[in-house]
Amino acid sequence: MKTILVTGGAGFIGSNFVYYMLRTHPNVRIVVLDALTYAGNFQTLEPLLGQARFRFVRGDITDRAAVMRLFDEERFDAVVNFAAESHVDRSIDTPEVFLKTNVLGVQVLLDACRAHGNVRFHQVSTDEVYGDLPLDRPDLFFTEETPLRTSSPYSASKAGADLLTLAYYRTFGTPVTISRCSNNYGPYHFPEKLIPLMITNAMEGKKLPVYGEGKNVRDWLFVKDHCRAIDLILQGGRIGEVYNVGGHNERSNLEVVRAILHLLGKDDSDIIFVRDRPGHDLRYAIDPTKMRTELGWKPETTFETGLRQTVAWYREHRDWWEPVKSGAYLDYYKAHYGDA
Ligand code: NAD
Ligand code: TDX
Repeated sequence: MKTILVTGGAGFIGSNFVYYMLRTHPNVRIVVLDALTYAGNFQTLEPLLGQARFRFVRGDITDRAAVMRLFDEERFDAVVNFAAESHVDRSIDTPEVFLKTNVLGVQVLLDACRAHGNVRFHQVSTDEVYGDLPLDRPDLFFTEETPLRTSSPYSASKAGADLLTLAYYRTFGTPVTISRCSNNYGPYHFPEKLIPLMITNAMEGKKLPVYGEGKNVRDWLFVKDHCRAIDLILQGGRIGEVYNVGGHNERSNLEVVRAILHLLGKDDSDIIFVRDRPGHDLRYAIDPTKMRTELGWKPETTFETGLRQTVAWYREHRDWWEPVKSGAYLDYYKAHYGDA
């Protein structure tokens, strides 16, 4: 049995990864460490409680003593770090917490890996560390060699974490890998991000706020394809290497919103154009050649199929997202564990 620490496992991608790994690998046990910030939803992991191959620990990755204690208690074969402040708009309002969790938290995890026999560490990063590409150059893509050129406090903090991770490899020999993925979508996506916000707002008959003119382009990947990519990197990725993960699924924001409305059988009348995000990145586009040639990975879910499945999931899981939008989800953990 291999034990993997999944930090941030109560969030969107982390929880999908936990379910993916437990389903795919009968010899894997997962320990989730999650602070349950506003973005962590304990309800997502509740079905796993009591299962022998799963343990949930509430804790902050910046809490050095608590992290070291957990590493003393368990013998981790690998750590996969999803824990982060992840919303660009929030990083514009309150950068500090992004620097604290996304950079200092990663330092704590790297120190814990070092202090416990150089545990394998995988850092989940983002294509946003490369900055953006112009809209009129569809021939340009981010490769692993593209220079880091960040735009927001969020992406700057993620770039800081990447550099620190690589520095621990070079200086201390900590066995690290990094994946830089494009925009994910799918089940359990917190409804402050574009796709789940638009789906749930449309279902509630609310307005759909598109920033600027809706021309910015994102490269969308179904979350399960991202989980599989990380799994492959854990199994066969070269230590000290960065892997770009993305699916050549570029869409403008307006195209995405219209596709959602179409799937819900609604017209465009609730779309409103609102003030643009400061520093708004124009276009992200990943070149995933290294993932394909070294690890045999390619996305399995087209955008059309993935979006249809995602809209269907939100239709069938009002019990998941309505408490998130109302704030009631914050009580789930308390109901289970009290104030612990
Ligand atoms: P999310 O915001 O949905 O989840 C983050 C999780 O981390 C939450 O459960 C939260 O409670 C937890 N957390 C936050 N601060 C913590 C702390 N100090 N200690 C412990 N836990 C803490 O994020 P997500 O969208 O699932 O993203 C996961 C990771 O993937 C992030 O590192 C993000 O940068 C990266 N990423 C996300 C996307 C995307 O499209 N969502 C794309 C590429 C990379
Ligand atoms: O209400 C909105 N209206 C709108 O037009 C929101 C929330 C977003 N947008 C636009 C901004 C972006 O161009 O939609 C696009 C996607 O926005 P987000 O969902 O906030 O994602 P993005 O800023 O692209 O960042 C995401 O992908 C990379 C994740 O949140 C990051 O964690 C990840 O690293």
